[in-house]
Amino acid sequence: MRTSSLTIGRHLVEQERKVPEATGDFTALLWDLTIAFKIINHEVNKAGLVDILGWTGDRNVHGEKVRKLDQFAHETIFKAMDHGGHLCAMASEEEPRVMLIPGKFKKGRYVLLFDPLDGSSNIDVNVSVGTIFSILRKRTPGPDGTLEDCLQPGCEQVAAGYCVYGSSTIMVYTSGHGVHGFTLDPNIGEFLLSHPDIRIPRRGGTYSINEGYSGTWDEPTRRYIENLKSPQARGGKGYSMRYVGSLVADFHRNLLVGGVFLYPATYKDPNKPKPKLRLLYEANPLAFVIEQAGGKASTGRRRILDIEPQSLHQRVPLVIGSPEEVDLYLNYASGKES
Ligand code: P6P
Repeated sequence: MRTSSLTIGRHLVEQERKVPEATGDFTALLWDLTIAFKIINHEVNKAGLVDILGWTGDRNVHGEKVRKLDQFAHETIFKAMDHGGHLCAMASEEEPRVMLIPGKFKKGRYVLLFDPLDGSSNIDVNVSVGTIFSILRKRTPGPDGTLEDCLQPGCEQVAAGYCVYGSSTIMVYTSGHGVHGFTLDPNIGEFLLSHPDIRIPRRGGTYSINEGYSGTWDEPTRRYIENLKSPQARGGKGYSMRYVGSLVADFHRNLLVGGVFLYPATYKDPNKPKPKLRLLYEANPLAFVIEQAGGKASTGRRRILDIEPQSLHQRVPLVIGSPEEVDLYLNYASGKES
């Protein structure tokens, strides 16, 4: 995709001009976020050269070992965003509780939720990783953000997106007016508009799921995947399976060329479904992006953006991508297809 000379800064200002009541607060918030992405990108790209690939020895709120780059990304985003005066609170995959803005800084009217470095288990094998973010408006009175301000359904997001650090570094975001992608030009350190108005194809040719867990899927998921694998699927063209094991990488591919990503609940214990992906800073932001691009995102039973969150690190099953493949899954999940 040819990049234009339109920087993300110019793009944000032009978008702001379309909103009469805009104060510039939101524009500055997104701009600050792009600075954090450039810093993280620099470290991710040189990770193999310095001793930053290792483990910190800590574990995050989910008991997962924290890699140094995870922690670096988390701290970079917090420090880039805590003093701009646009936020009243932040929440991160790496922190058990809501993070308040330090007392010395002005508070703002937005909340930032983020997964600082998703796919981090792939870092030291040089597979793309990414940052996922979600922005909400403050709902409660008073200057400080609260857990209640974070626990809003995804349909309340004012912006969402991700930055994938891969063969090139691309930031994709939506603020409810379409989906736009910007590629980082390392020569000038600018994100340039490379993917204006992204629309996902109505039907894709690939599915992304960890088939290693097929023994723990529920029956509708098993039947759905078997259907996609049959030579007759897609009018005889069949489907290819693509699974990177890095949500942002798999999502980004499907967004651009079509396809469906699934991370259903696993049933090692038939009575205890175990979803993996987090609602607030993985499923919700990607669901906002995919719907703005003409796609769909569901748990298999509910639209992701309608879910009323109950806790900060709540997990949900996720089926997301081209509308035809998601609708077919919903038919299997509801018993209309078997
Ligand atoms: P599995 C990475 O840890 C992650 O959260 C997502 O980026 C990725 O899609 C998923 O987990 C991979 O999980 O169980 O297939 O290794």
